[in-house]
Amino acid sequence: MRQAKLYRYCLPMDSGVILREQKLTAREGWVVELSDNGRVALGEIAPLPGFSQESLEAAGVQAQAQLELWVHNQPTDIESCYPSVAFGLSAALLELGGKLPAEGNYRAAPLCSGDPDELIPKLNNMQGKKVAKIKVGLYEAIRDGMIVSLLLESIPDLTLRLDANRSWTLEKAKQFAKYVAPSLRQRIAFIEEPCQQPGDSVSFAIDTGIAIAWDETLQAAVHQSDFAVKHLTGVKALIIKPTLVGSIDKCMALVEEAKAHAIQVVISSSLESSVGLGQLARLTNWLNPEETPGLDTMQLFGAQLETPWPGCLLPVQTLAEQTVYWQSHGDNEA
Ligand code: OSB
Ligand code: MG
Repeated sequence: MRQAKLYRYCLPMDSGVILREQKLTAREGWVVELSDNGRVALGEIAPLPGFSQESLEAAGVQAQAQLELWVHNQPTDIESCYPSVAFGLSAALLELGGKLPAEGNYRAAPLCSGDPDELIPKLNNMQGKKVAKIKVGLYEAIRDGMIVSLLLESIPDLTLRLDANRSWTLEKAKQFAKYVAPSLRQRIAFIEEPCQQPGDSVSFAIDTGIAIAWDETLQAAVHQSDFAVKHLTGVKALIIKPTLVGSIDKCMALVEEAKAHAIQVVISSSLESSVGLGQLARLTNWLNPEETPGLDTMQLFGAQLETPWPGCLLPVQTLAEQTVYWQSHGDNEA
């Protein structure tokens, strides 16, 4: 017999997590728990404030409606759900069917949005290819350029991913580049969204030889009916955030399409709890094993949820401690 539960969770964030100029003190979301024939599977539905179009409430209502269909063995329509709902439900169903491979890639690219000195010990301890991600565009472009140069010069086997979140004009972006010697630029794997206007980001890439990646531009374009990867010209990489893209089937198709166009893919987090983040680590290991994912976001939390992230020392809250918003009733109770 199929059964389902929908939990609403609330986890504290580390102080000082800022998203689109808004302080995020707590992360809220839904976890679905499916059971069938003694198997149990989880999936996380967590619209990201300021990034997702759907609200937390709307996602919960939609998830409940799909779960009601599922427990009654009626066809669900996951592909037409909100992206966060489609991701969480598809992950839970895949897990229930034993089709999400267990092995994960937990070697996230260390994420630095504060003091770059904190990166150095982490990088020295890193096994294999040294890749880190730095948020730029928060302070002066020139300062960003100097920090990036300094790091690349002092660690010769380091590759950097940068993320400007569309904060620069073309002129500011070029100021940044001026402080990074041309000989160092190929060790910037890419910079995500340097400019406010995507067209300016393409000009920046051509003018400076620094590769760019689409994050916001992809998340906006992917839901249009005429979307095709080949329209996203001039980029080296696509940042795929399943909570913002949709079902795992949709993410898989996107990964395949990007690879067919020789575009690198990085599966990244949308600040899911350790439940969703762990599934993303497994998803990236399955779909994109050769690429270091962008999943170093547990450090932004004050607690984990149910299934801990390997090596993370944060306290773990259980699902039993969260609120059960809805659950299916057994036939004998009906
Ligand atoms: O700017 O890419 C972003 C997480 C939530 C919201 C926005 C962003 C992020 C990340 C995820 O940076 C981590 C990563 O991509 O490495
Ligand atoms: Mg980004």
